[in-house]
Amino acid sequence: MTQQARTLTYKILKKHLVTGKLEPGNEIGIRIDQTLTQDATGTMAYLQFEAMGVPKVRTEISVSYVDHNTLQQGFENADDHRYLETVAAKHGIYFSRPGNGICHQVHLERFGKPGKTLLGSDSHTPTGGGIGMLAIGAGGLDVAAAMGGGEFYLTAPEVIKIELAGKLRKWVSAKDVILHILSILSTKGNVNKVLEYTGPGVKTLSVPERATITNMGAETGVTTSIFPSDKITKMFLKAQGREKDWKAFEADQDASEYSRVIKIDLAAIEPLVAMPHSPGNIEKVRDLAGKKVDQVAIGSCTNSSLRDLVTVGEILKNKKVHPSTSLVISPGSRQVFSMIASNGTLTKMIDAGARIMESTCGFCIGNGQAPNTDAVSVRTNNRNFEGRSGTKSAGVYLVSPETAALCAVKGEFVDPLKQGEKAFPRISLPPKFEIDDGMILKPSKKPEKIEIFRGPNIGSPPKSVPLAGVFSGEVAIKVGDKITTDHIMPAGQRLKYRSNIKKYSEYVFEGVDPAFAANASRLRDAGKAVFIVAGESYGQGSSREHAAICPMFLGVKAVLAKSFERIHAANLVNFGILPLVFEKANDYDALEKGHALECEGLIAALEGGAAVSISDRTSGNTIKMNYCLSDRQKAIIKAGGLLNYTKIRKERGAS
Ligand code: MIC
Ligand code: SF4
Repeated sequence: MTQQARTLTYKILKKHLVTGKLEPGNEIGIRIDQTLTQDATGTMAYLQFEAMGVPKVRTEISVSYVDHNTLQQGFENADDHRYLETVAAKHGIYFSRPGNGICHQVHLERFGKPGKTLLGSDSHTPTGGGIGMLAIGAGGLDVAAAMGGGEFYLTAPEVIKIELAGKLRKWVSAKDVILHILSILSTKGNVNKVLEYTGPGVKTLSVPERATITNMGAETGVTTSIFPSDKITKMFLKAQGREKDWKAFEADQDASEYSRVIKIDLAAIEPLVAMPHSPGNIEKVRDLAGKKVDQVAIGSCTNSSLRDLVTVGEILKNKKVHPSTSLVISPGSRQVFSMIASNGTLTKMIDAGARIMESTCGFCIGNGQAPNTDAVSVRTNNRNFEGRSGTKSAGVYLVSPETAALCAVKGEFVDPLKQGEKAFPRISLPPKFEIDDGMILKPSKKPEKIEIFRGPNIGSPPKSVPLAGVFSGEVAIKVGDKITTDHIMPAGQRLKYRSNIKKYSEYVFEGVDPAFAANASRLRDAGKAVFIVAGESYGQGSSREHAAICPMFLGVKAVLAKSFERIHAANLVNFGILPLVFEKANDYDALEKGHALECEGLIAALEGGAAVSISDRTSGNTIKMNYCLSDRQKAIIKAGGLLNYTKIRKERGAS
């Protein structure tokens, strides 16, 4: 029998398959080789991991990073860091200290391995696809389960082939490639798909450039993105002193599993920009030429590699930042920071007037550097949702590092291509990078001696109750399309409450309807179910499971939406909230905040696979709701969430 010609995605999935049939659309369970967490999602993930009672992680490697909450205004963040450090030491987890860099950048540099599976409690985990890993973002609870040796469940994806030809022009870079792809795919409608890169253009892109593309692929809503592992990957690993981690991996030449082919001529791409307030709002930079720029911020897990920052340094060399523009630069990792310090790039940046920040997420997550009122803020990160920068009236424009540096000098948008090829900085990167893992703490050899630090900001995850067959309640909020997890659970100033669900819950939908939390708790305390009504693509963006845990805490039982994004839908299920999809779109139009809803025979409907009927007591309508849940997910929902489900199975002696 001949072997089926396979895509790279399916080759890796096949090697890691534990349960399910490996065909697009089926639920499968896969073995996870590596995990990563960051502090903002990590505290919950480790509390959940501890609750599982597994003494030592069962993965090949698990790393806990501290990169999001590093402002330490008050004791909360510092307490969380100590908790993370001690819990890592005790349970066999590597700990990357605050200041060592952004999780995705450091993981790529120091831990990623081609052909392996990586599960991370952060939606930009697909950055690892730049090195040929199958790297997927998920909620903290799913990552905790994987650390405990459990399989990770996902829908076997459709694979889209992105065939790259040609070579990028000067002044055009990887960020423009992913912005171009976003202009084709948009930020919705791509759930359960993988973007697999092939074609002769692949070899013109270095690993950090590939990682920029796979990182921001998250904004399309796909499960992940992946590049082959080739000689370029080998060079990168060699520069990191990890050549032995290299293996070649690519799709079979005649792989036939692709559901769609998108052909891209790299030479035809021009500098692009994602306009406020969505990464999918793509325009040409040249069409904005002359527009005044108030702030430029360069960094984040999308564009803060050595290649990016050396390029920026060369553009800034012997120039000054425009007097009415503020320039902020944050290197992606301590390795990058140290190398730009020793090769002179940092001096060029400081001389130009740049403000240098530590190697963290910082401005990207609204942790500092909020721009002025109504500002035009030009940034190299991957998300520009309204208010995420910390200033609601500001507009954030997402661009490449090249475009950003030019804007900083000119104080306005400039067409990079007009600078001419000669003006483009020629940079060369060293064959060996500076390696110093001194800020990565190894797990303790004497775990029994480690006492876990728990400050007052750290609370246990709240418990949920099994699903009732009948529930009645009220619509507490109605929102439109493309509601992001930043809308549901704001970050920025509120980040420090990530380990304190009761407190953090006070801010659910803060920027959309500040009265929501009080209103929902009032309904919950009166014994009523709380419903959220939403449009298309609900839960875009971050993997933060707090966007499910906190609504659960406030009594939310179901979200009725036109469609959901993958990670958020999985998080809702994990915390016992039903993600229901309108059968008829006009039912969404007729539902309003304050409507009284009643739902009977829920469990029977789920068990029989029938649509769920909801009676709208206010309008008299009956609304039919569909769902896309596997049998396993239905059982989780019935149990009131994954933790309850796992407990019940353990009690029954299921494996
Ligand atoms: C983000 O970019 O939105 C974050 C902050 O990294 C999140 C994770 C979080 O909310 O903690 C993500 O992308 O998953
Ligand atoms: Fe951090 Fe921003 Fe990357 Fe999220 S997108 S991991 S906040 S740098």
